[in-house]
Amino acid sequence: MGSTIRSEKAFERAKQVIPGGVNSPVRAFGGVGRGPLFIASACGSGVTDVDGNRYIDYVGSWGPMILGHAHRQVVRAIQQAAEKGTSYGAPTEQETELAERIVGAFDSIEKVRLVSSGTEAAMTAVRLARAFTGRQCIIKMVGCYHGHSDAMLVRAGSGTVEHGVPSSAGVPDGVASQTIAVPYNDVEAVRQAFVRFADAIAAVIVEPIAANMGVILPVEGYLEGLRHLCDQNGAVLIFDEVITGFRVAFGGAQHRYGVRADLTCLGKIVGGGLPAAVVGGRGEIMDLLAPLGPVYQAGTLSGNPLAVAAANKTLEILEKPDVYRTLEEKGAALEAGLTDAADRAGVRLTVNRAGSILSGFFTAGSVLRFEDVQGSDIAFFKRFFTQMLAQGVYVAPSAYEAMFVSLAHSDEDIAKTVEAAYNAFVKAGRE
Ligand code: KE4
Repeated sequence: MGSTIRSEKAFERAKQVIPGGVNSPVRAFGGVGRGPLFIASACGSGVTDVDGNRYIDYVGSWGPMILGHAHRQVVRAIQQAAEKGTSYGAPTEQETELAERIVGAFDSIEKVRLVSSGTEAAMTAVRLARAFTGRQCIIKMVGCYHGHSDAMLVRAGSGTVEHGVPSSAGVPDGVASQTIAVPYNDVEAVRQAFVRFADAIAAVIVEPIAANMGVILPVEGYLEGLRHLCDQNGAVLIFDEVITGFRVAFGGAQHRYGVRADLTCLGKIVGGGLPAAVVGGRGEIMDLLAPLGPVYQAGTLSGNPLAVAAANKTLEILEKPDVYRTLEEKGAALEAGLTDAADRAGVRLTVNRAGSILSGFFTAGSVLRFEDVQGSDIAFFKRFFTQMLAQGVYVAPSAYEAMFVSLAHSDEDIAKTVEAAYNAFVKAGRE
């Protein structure tokens, strides 16, 4: 990596007119103690910053770029849509085509509503669950992220099964107290919450494979346990598959684990890199949405023609045979390479992976919940990140995010990444 002076100057200029100089906090590189890279372009498995430095990219725009950047067919689909106008605020047949693809991909989804962000999808799913059950409380898992609506910006209260407290300024206590945050991978804690809050719980919302505290896989029986408790107590099970949907399988984590959600949130990949997301699920719940039912939800750019064009083309490509076998092979090769490099460098590394998403934690033990991540060597991760960037490999600037492998990552990219990781392990270990 050469000079990043133009990124530094761009950052100073941006900070004059954009809070923190970025339009989403994690982009500020706050977790790694340096200023962000300003990106000029991206193609395939790489991104190029405004100083002309090219990096092998594992951020992948935080998940959407499973085909690789600037995929020729996706770009063409967007161009063709744009030539017909960029937004109508009226229904189009292409939205119905996308809805049919999603219904076909997820056994649990009978109807969908297109929205513009994962936050909107999760917010709407929570509102639907509250309307469907007539109850108000929501159970979420510590370390899972469901966007920035008030009810989701909540951290665990003092005890393990208590009313939540705001995790952000500006969230009213009254809203936060309706959310109960319990440890991930702990069915007993959820069972106790149902006992404690009995008939007040409208829904359990969970990332079926967690990817916002690094990647953490559900332990054996966890998702089945949540399904059973929701059935037993008349609550709605919401799977937030904004990351895992179309990532870990065409039918998401639900396909992988064989557990059906009542409502599913999708985002990122489903927009093909443009702003589109989805809330979908059982028809009797989805039909509560206006204009059919009493639950209001709306959006000027919902089902935007350009986003829908990118989405339809992306899913069309992902539905082809062997796509997920190829992604699995790439993910497995990267996991094996990183694990071997850590062994050779004498670094304690635990890798959690599901298909083409993975996280490396600098710890010897298993990583099954948020506390395990907090107990890993975050300081080492920061040094590792810096060393990787210096060698032209761009991983997420946070120990709490995932690495995303795309169909565009070549065997050579992965080999270079593994070599860079070995060097980074050794150098980070010396500091
Ligand atoms: P958006 O509102 O950012 O489209 O989606 C929110 C969301 C909902 N659910 C899950 C499981 C998510 O991961 C997200 C957003 N993910 C973060 C990073 N992991 C997006 C990056 C950012 O905030 O800039």
